[in-house]
Amino acid sequence: MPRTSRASRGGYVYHVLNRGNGRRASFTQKKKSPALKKPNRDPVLQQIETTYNGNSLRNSHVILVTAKQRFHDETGTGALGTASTGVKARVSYAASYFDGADRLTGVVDVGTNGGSSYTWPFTVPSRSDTVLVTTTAYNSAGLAWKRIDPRGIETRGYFNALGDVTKSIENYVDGTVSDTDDKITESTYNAAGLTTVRVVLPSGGQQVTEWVHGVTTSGGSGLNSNDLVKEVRYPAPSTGASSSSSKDVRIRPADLSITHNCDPGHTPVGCPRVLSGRATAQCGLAGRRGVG
Ligand SMILES: [Ca+2]
Repeated sequence: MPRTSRASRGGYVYHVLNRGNGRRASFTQKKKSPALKKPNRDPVLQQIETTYNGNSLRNSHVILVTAKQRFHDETGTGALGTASTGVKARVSYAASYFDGADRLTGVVDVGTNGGSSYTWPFTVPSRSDTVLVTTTAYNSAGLAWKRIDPRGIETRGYFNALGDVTKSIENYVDGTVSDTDDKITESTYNAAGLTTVRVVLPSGGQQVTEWVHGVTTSGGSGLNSNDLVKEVRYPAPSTGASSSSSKDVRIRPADLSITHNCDPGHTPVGCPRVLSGRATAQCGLAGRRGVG
């Protein structure tokens, strides 16, 4: 059943928009008088207040969260106040910022703001030891490609047309890897998925891990598939390139042969069938089930 129209004009009062702008966790003092059980007479343990940036549900975001935690020695009831007024509580603040495409671009954590009230700044404030700012930037495809943490440490990501990460740089400074900054990892893909991960080391060094796809019956496998990883090749100690002499075989030919796995002499019919080491059926002979 639809809501009936309210007397208040939409867009001017939060509850008209059905947006939550506060939440309280409280407890009832059961042995107290009935008066204490009335609304706003319960001791409130925690209170969350949310502030929005718009007057409509569309393009509206929570831009400030004010969290209040009751002082342990407070005896008052009802809504929490501040550290110095009303029902005493520890008050902390977290602000958020969004771009025109509704993407989160900044988060600001000021903690208790030194005990002072906090007003949402119109623009993202500068970072400091007491104003912890995390910012995110997006590329033309809408992917988050640059994030800077409260310490000012930047992480970058680069993507292919499918949105796969092709390169990431931790602690970006100038894009040139060194012992202290620009930790670079590069990834390549084929139609089946990830094929190589290359860790770039200083002085031209590297370490490459490779996933080799494609299994065939002619190669001894139980099926033909270009999607399955045949082996994982690890970096050679001398060059760092992926090496076929240092590898794990993911799907061995024997694993892909469909075989029964019961006691010797059993007919395969009705016995567990094993595909890649996993039982696919139970033996039909009671008390003589094979091991999957
Ligand atoms: Ca560098």
